[in-house]
Amino acid sequence: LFSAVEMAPRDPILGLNEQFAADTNPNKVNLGVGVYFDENGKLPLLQCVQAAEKALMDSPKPRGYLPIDGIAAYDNAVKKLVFGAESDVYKAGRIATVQGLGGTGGLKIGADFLRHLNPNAKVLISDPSWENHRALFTQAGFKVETYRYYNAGTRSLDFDGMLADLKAAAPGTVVVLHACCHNPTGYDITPAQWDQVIEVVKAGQLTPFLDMAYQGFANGIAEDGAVVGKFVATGMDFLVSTSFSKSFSLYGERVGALSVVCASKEEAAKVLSQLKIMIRTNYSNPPTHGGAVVALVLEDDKLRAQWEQELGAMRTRIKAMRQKLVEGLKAAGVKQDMGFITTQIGMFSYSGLSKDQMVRLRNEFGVYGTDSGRMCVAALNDKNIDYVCASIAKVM
Ligand code: PLP
Ligand code: TYF
Repeated sequence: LFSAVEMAPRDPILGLNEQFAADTNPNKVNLGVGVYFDENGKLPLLQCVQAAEKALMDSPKPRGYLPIDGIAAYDNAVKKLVFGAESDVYKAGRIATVQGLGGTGGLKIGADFLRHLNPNAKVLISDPSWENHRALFTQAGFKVETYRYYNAGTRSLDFDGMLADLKAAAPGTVVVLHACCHNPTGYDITPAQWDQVIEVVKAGQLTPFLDMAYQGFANGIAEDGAVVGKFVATGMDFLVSTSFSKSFSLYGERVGALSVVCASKEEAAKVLSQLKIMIRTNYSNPPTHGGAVVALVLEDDKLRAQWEQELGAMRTRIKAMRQKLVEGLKAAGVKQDMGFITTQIGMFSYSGLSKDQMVRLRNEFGVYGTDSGRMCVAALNDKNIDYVCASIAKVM
């Protein structure tokens, strides 16, 4: 039965983790996977999460099945976070939200739902995009193509190309857009450019699917969420996937969501019923712990304030490391102006280094980034930055 099964390639990013773990270089630094490490190089366990877990432990609850769409208080908290408690869409009950297994789960439920709705639609993702976007939408049965986004030659956004490609897309095309902190480039479009994108998406009757995996990592929770409000303001139907993996440092708990903005409350109820079929036939219902923690933090004023403070600290530290990286590279003898690193935002920097240089960084120095030149600046700290800068300087 399985004799013809071929070995699949490793996930280009998660595969690096395995290679990193096996590396015996004592100076090794993992800038491969998009994970935030604190100033001591440790994966943080947020204080707000610990406090919520303690509160949950203090009044332990039995673990029955959750509803198919997850914890109601969680879904409601996600709606308020993403769309605003005062927004008309929220108040009118026009959003269908389901708890998902991380942001990936939210994307996949959305992809499966859209595919049932419109099997012939194409999906457009940015060039480049998070590696899993293409794979996920392809597995869901879509033909996946790209819209221009980044010009490696000029090391900047190709916004005209992006607009032209979106303009050329057929009505019904699903457009996957990174809401903030573009993965892998670290370049986001400006609010004014978002307005232009939204105009084209609306005029072309495209289906926007916002991937919000880093809310709070660019400029703040509300600031990063503003793009969602722009889409709401157009009256379009659209989808938003949410991930709390990074913003709560809850990677392994798999907490995320999918929200679908509909034309009416009645439509949202029907959409929700269909999303539940997608969930039921895949994994029946989500796990309890992560959702319970996030719901508690989002809904409790004190824990919520603590979360915002801790998320703000992660954001600020990443920005400081970007600055130190630019200065450190200069001090290490890099002649080229690396100032673009501080223009980029979120967890990643597209360094512009070639595949050969990235392979050398890995093999000779134990500094791991992806072949595309992407480095996770959220894994830099005062202890490893000089070594990283010296290593990059050597391969440049
Ligand atoms: N979308 C983007 C752009 C990401 O970078 C990630 C990374 O983790 C995800 C989705 C998936 O998030 P999760 O790990 O919560 O599934
Ligand atoms: O891009 C990243 O590094 C993160 C983590 O299949 C990730 O988004 C990478 C690959 C993958 C799942 C998550």
